[in-house]
Order: sequence, then C-alpha cells, then structure tokens
Amino acid sequence: MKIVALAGGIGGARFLRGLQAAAPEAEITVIGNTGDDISLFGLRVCPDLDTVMYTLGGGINEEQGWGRADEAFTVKEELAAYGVGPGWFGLGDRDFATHIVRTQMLAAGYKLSAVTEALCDRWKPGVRLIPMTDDQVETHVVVEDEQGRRAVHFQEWWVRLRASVPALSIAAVGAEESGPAPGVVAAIEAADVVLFPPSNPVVSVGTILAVPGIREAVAAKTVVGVSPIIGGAPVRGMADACLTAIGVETSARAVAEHYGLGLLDGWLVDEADADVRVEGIEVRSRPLLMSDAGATAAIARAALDLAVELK
Ligand code: GDP
Ligand code: FO1
Ligand code: CA
Repeated sequence: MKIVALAGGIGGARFLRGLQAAAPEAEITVIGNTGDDISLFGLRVCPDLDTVMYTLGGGINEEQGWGRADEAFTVKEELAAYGVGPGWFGLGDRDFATHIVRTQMLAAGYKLSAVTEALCDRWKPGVRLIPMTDDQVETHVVVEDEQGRRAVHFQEWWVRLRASVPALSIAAVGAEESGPAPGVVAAIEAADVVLFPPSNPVVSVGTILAVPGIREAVAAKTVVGVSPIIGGAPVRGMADACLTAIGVETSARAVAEHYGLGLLDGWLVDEADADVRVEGIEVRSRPLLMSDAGATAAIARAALDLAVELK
C-alpha cells in the first residue's frame, strides 16, 4: 500500500512512527511543512523536516519533541558571549551540524528536496521525506502590541512570544508563487490513501495545502484526518491561537469543517468528541492520545482502516 501523509513537526512525527508500526509493509511518503523554516546565524533551519527526520531516525529529544537527544549548547553560549543572538531560539550543538550541512548544500545549488534526501541518507527514517516546496515559503504572523502593528516570523511569535500576543492574521509568505517540490504531486497521485496526522491545521497542514497544486492533488484522493483537537483544546502547543487567528473555533468539528467537504473523506475524533457530526464526512471516535507506541499505532491503524473502507 502507498500512503502519503502531510506532516508538521511533533504531532506529525509521532503519528508517523505509529503508522510505520501499524503498516510495516506500506510505502510511506511524507510531505513536510517548510513554513516554519527560518534563517539564523546565516544557517537555514527547517524545524518540521528535522523533527520528522530525527523522530523516525532515532535522534529526537523524546521529552521535548524537537531537537536532538543528548544535546549541548556550547555554540549557542559562545555566540551569546559575542553578543550574537537571537538567544530565544535554542539551537544545540548536534542540531547545528544539520543546519551547516543543509546551508552548505543549498549554497552549492542543491534544492531543499535534494538536501533533505541527503540528510535522510544518514538518519534512514524509513519514509520518503519531501519538503512541500523547494521555494521559500515562510509563515508570518501579524501582531499588535506596544510597538504597534507588525508582522513577525512564525518562530518569533511561537517561541519568543509563546503566542501570548494574539495573532491578527497568519500568512504563508511566498506560497502563492511557490510550486510543489519534485515528486510531491506524483506521490499524491500514486497514493492509495492520503492521511492528515494530528498536526497543526493552520501552520502545518494548512501551509502545505497552500502550495498551489497540492490541495487539488489531495482532493482527488481518499483522505482521512486525525483531529489534533480533543475536547475543545489542542493536546499540546498553541494551535488554538492559530485557529482563532483564521476565525475557526477550536473544536474537532470546526477543524473538519475548515478542511471541508471535497477535501476530507474521513475524520477521527477522540472519544471525548464522540457526538461530533460533520455533514458529508465520515466521523469515527476512538482514543486519540498518542500516549505510547501501542496507542499511537492503534490510532494510525484506525485511520488506515477508515481510509480503506471509504475508498
Ligand atoms: P508542530 O509542528 O511541532 O507544532 O507539530 P504538528 O503541527 O505536527 O502538530 C502539533 C499538533 O499535534 C498540536 O495541535 C497538538 O494538539 C497535536 N497533538 C500532539 N500530541 C497529540 C496527541 O497525542 N493526540 C492528538 N490527537 N493530537 C496531538
Ligand atoms: N521550540 C521552542 O519552543 N523553543 C526553541 O528554542 C526551539 C528551538 C528549535 C530548534 C530546532 C528545531 O528544529 C525546533 C525548535 N523548536 C523550538 C521547535 C519549533 O520552534 C516548533 O515546535 C515548530 O516550528 C512549531 O511547529
Ligand atoms: Ca510546525
């Protein structure tokens, strides 16, 4: 079976690990979000691609969900000693190596998709990981505080401000002019099913769908999503602040309606949301907390079963 998943960082990566356990024979292609990408210290950092790569490749900091296990921050401290920031973004020494290799390859003319493949040669995540686009798309957030109304990079809003300043709007800058990376549309077209892991519906899955051509290709397939919202709140992170910014209620029902008919065929919600109905979409409820490997694999299995049933 050929499976395509559109994935953000932590929620996406953890779900994918369950999917690998639930369907060991499947050929899985992951379309990764690059809207969170940022250039720091002259280096290109791709948090969601790296989170998927490290999680599936065995290098992730499990407690944190992002960054490397067994990490040190000597380089960051030395930069700070020179007065060079930003200090609010935690890049560790091991992680720095990834960004150096990536930046060196990009400067040599390789596309991000080729660079990602090269990085995955080391990590062997067991999936084909393709960035949604080789073009630069960056999520920016319009905020308003004492300093007035301005747009900041998504990471500045998410990590430095902890989403404490309300987002007036969120934009994937460059998305309209971007195109899918090589292999993205072909993988979707060849897929038996397309899955939306419990990733952020706005700044992860939403950003991937904003690349012209991806939404259309996905809409032609059988698509099953897993709700990242349980009982009216995100399981972790600040997805509620993102949903509010685009005028969508933080509920499993509203997220399904936002993806919409014509895109979603099936929707898994938690038992806490068993009463959710969405017209035209097959909704199933089951435990959706990815509390351990077994629970996560069972969620992935349920998503696949529903997709096969709806095909
Ligand atoms: P990010 O890029 O690191 O923000 O990660 P993603 O975009 O992949 O996903 C973040 C989303 O995953 C959040 O909205 C969480 O609510 C959701 N999430 C995290 N853990 C779980 C879980 O155990 N179950 C479900 N259903 N959703 C989860
Ligand atoms: N998240 C934080 O909350 N604080 C950090 O300092 C931080 C650093 C960081 C470095 C590399 C990386 O791949 C991810 C990192 N993240 C950090 C996670 C990341 O900002 C977000 O979880 C995602 O981009 C949101 O989807
Ligand atoms: Ca993300």
